Amino acid sequence: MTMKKTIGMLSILALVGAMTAGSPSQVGTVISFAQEKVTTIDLGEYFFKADGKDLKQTSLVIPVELKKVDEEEVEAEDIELVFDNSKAAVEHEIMSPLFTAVDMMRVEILDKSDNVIAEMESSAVHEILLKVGWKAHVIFKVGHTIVESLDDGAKLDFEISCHVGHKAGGQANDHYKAGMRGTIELVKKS
Ligand SMILES: [Cu+2]
Repeated sequence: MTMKKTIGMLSILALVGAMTAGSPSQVGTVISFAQEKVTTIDLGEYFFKADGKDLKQTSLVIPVELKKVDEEEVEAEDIELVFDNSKAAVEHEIMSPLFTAVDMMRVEILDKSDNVIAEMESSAVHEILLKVGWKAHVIFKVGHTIVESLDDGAKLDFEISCHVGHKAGGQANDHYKAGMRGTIELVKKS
């Protein structure tokens, strides 16, 4: 295990510790896993696929709707994704600027038997490390000002990529260079 991956997992575990140390009212209050529509992104060597389509060729388009919180406030509706590494032979390390364009993001890491082995909430998830057999259940709201800045029908592109082996100096097994990247497009629903 490289130092970078170690730091990734440790930061998740540290956040889990912080969450469980908080009062119950602070845990899981922002967003919940209640949405019916979940998009699964399959991870493999070396691709991200949704509905069998490689996101390098076919962007994953996610429509986002703004809804009223009250008379003055709006927020984006929840987006729910599953990153599935259960059929993969190697671990992957997912990064995307989309993860930092959120008001809040909740991540659950599930093992081979779908047991939750780690969870965190953050407005700036740096990376999600998935060992072989693991899945990440992710739910987030895109910042409403980002959605508001989009014209109806306009798209905003975010790269999604895997950075295993993609370090300064380079390594033979560089998932990013092997093509493990793609595009997620946000579209404002009118
Ligand atoms: Cu990878």
